[in-house]
Order: sequence, then structure tokens, then C-alpha cells
Amino acid sequence: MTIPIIFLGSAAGNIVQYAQKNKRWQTMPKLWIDTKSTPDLEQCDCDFIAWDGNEALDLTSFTKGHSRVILVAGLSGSVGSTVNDLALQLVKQGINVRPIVIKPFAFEGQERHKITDGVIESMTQCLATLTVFDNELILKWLGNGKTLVDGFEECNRQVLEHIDALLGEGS
Ligand SMILES: Nc1nc2c(ncn2[C@@H]2O[C@H](COP(=O)(O)OP(=O)(O)O)[C@@H](O)[C@H]2O)c(=O)[nH]1
Ligand SMILES: [Mg+2]
Repeated sequence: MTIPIIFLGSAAGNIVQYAQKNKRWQTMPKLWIDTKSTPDLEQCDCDFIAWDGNEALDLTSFTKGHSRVILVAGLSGSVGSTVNDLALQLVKQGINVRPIVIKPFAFEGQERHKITDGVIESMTQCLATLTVFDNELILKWLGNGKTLVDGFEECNRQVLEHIDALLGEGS
């Protein structure tokens, strides 16, 4: 069974690239939505929509014929934080949405955490499941001497594993 995966914002875009390096989900339809592309999209075998948040997104051609969609977003920035709107739109189309979100590091500040908490709160009101990865917890878990880059890498690896598990559920 193929399950489309939608990546929303730059953090999610980095995960697409990480997945490509690790040769994951090569046959799954993948769509990345961001203000501009940074990973090498041909290498990633991924559709891309440049979106500045001003116009409404219409993803029906991408989701058509699919009953489940995996949604990946890093929270607190301008694009990924719209994941609740996108999730709601897909739910209204009768799609079983499996969202995966990433919380920012503690040092990124209260304002970003407030935005993150608001998005998570509104998602729990319209969705049956929500998987949350926390960059800060992952960095702490990695321990002393580990850098942010190590934290990102570990988070990306864990998100990849989780997507593998969701794809396994659908087969
Ligand atoms: N795990 C992980 N987190 C990231 C990465 N890049 C950014 N983030 C986190 O994701 C949050 C949202 O950032 P980003 O996706 O760039 O925001 P947006 O593109 O403006 O929606 C940031 O506050 C970071 O904590 C990444 O490559 N991996
Ligand atoms: Mg961005």
C-alpha cells in the first residue's frame, strides 16, 4: 500500500533529505511544502510546492485516492506551525491523518514554545493520534558533549523510524 507523506516547513524538508540519504520510502509519493527549497529535490524524488502561507493550499490532486496520509512538521516557525490547518483540511476530506511534529529546543525561547503549545493543543482537538518528538529531550538524552547537529540527526533518525512503523501498519 502506498501512503503519501507530506513534509511541511524547513525542518521537515531536512528530514526528506535525510530519508533520501538512507534510501527510505523510495516508492511513496512525497510532497514538501515550504517557502523555498533547500534540499536537492531531484535527489529526493519529492514533489515541492512553494508556499508563503498567503493563499489556501489545495492538495486534493496529491491526496486523491488515498485514505491515509502521514504529515511531518517542525513547530514554532511560519510554515510547519500551520500543520493544524492542513491536518483539519485533510480530516474533512475523510482522510486518516497521522501527524508527526517536532518541538523546538528550550533555548529557542518562550515565544516559540507558546506557538508550539498552541498548535499541539488545537491538533489534539481534531485528531485521534499525534506523535510528538522533542528536540530538547533528544539532545538531553544524547548527553554531554553532543551538539545541536547531533540532536537534529538523532531526531531525524527517530522520525524516520516512526514513519517506517506507520507505513508497516498500513501494509
Ligand atoms: N529535528 C530537527 N528539528 C529541526 C530541524 N530544522 C529545524 N528544526 C526545528 O524545527 C523548528 C521549526 O523550524 P522550521 O521547520 O525551520 O520552521 P518553518 O520552516 O518556518 O516552519 C525549529 O524551531 C527547530 O527546533 C532539523 O533539521 N531537524
Ligand atoms: Mg522555513
